[in-house]
Amino acid sequence: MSIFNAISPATYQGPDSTDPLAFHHYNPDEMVMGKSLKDHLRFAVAYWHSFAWEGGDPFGGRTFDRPWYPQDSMENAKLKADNAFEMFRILGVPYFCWHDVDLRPEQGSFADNASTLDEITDYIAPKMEETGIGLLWGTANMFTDRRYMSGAATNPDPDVFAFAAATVKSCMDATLKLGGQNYVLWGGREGYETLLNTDLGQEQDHLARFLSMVVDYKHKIGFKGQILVEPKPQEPSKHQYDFDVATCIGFLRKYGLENEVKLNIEQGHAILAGHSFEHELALATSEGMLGSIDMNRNDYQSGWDTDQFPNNVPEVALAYYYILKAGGFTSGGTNFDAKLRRQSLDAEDLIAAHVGAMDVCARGLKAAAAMLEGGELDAALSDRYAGWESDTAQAMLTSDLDSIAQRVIDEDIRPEPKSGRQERLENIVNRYV
Ligand code: XLS
Ligand code: NI
Ligand code: NI
Repeated sequence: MSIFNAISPATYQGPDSTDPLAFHHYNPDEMVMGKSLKDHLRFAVAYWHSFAWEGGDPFGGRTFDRPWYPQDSMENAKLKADNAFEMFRILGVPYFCWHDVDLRPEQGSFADNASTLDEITDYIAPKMEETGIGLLWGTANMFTDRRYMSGAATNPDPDVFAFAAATVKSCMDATLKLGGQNYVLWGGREGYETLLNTDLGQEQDHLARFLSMVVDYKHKIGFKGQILVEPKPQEPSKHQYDFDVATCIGFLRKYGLENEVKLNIEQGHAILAGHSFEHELALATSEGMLGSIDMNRNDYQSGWDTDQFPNNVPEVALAYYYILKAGGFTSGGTNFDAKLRRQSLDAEDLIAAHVGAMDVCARGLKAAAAMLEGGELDAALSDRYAGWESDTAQAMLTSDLDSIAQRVIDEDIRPEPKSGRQERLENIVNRYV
């Protein structure tokens, strides 16, 4: 039973078309900077928000009605998978992403969970084969079940650490089996509610040990994908250890994991951390740590992780600007970790949401490419730092305070402030978006 029955595949119809379920800007085959839009953007649908989330919020339960509810049997899990692949086909997305619990019913024992995950991935594998739709990343949900209320890898109870380790092992096996490009760890409950019951130091040591085991296991099973962690400052916990890009990089370096693990950066999380998305991306790319992105925005008024589909072209353009500037995605892509609003009940809403989001990203990426090709921003940047190209300036970087002070006296150096030209630069950006 398909909820998408009457909906035909979304096609590119250009900016003048008024068809609400057609692409107006995303033409997958359009070449931009020598690469097709499809290969630049590497879109992925998040299985959880579109197929497992039932429309609840903290004040009320489910609003959606789908033929695969209740999600407690393998039969319904398969019906859900049929519908998911039907939607991927309609959208023409190259990838999807999952948590184990999105795919299979939750059983309670690890052995049962592992075997239902195996069964559902056996069911999904031929669908991937048939449609050519790939897995951008797999991950384990270690935050919904009550066993994880005090964390997974950082839980004070070693039995929870064990259960989490076993779960991640099974999810890495499943990701390998489905040819996943990456494996993600998001530490929703790896943090604390109150410091009064929390040993910060011990918890972070455990988190690092856990992550090292993940890296070891990746090599052991020959998984060629990239391991990613996903920064987020809080929610559900009051404070999460993977607070933001800077914190994650510091953490990975402290434990010697910086060459093995990269980052999955989410726009909404950047905002929650008090940063802009482009800040997080610029920082990650400057450190060679960008892995993939979750392209879902927050509402600027409500102050929590609302996981909305992107609809702000200038914001998206700046995000892709830093991604393209760093050479674009390798194993990563653009995952819509986004959900409908709970009043958007229809199957058609799911299509409209994704089609619109893909269009916004396509416009953003094309604008970003034009900014790069136009070169004015880059030229202004080089110009601003041009002083550092001189031999004297370079020599200073390997010198010491004494000799620098002497030179300032000898040459009577009196710095002359120069304009930062912010408004001019903003005007340049606005010409492209
Ligand atoms: C939640 C996170 C989550 C991860 C995957 O805020 O964004 O959805 O992307 O566990
Ligand atoms: Ni999120
Ligand atoms: Ni996310």
